[in-house]
Amino acid sequence: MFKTIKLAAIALLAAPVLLLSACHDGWEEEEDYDPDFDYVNYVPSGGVSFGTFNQFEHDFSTQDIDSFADKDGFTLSLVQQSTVMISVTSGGSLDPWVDLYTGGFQFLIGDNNGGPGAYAVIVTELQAGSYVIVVGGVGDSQGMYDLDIVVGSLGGLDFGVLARHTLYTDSGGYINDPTDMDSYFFTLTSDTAVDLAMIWVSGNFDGNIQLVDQYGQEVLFLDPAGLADPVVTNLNLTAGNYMLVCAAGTGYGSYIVEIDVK
Ligand SMILES: [Ca+2]
Ligand SMILES: [Ca+2]
Ligand SMILES: [Ca+2]
Repeated sequence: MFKTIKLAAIALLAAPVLLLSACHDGWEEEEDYDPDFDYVNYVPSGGVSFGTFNQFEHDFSTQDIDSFADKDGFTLSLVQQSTVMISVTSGGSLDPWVDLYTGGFQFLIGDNNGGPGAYAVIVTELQAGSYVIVVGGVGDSQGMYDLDIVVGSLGGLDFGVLARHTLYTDSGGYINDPTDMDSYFFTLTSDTAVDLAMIWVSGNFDGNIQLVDQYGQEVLFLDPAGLADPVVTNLNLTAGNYMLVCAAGTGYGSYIVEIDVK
């Protein structure tokens, strides 16, 4: 799991409310969304083998659920311990769910509607090794879907689903050196404007932030001149799952991450 980081009641950006972060909820009661649920001990046909991922790599596959009993299996392996964001989005009538297993078919975590609408998302920290992802449809819902995998680094946290008009903050950020990158995750369930900031606390680092969407696309990269804090205000984001990467071109030190949802 993500390391637990104490939240500080610091409101450097104006916002009326400060809430504790809430992680993306995993589903333990599989039967809640999959009436014929059974754990798989094989890789179902209909998916792909993604191969290996390093940190900050992305890949995707477009497949379909075409019958009540259809479920598609995908394999991947991680080169090193990493955070992963697994998103399933569908354009049609498919209400997808997604389950994650080890390569030995030990069930780890599943999700049904953790993303926007009825989309499924898993955000979790995984050891290096092999994993199996299984996607299916709730009830007899069927249709095309995209499975996207974004792999991030350790050292951040999962803010989960963000509420409107709320300031989220994490005071546990620390950059060791320019190779150290911290990955923070969050979900917006509607199109929303946000302020993002990486705020200097101690040390002498030159901070920068990169925002990546669930499709692995860079939404924003900010490295202001000199040692100024990277801050963006009123950034319009579409509903979806995001990874915010905090890093530094030089130096080391501690910082606060703020996400102010309008
Ligand atoms: Ca299929
Ligand atoms: Ca769903
Ligand atoms: Ca700079």
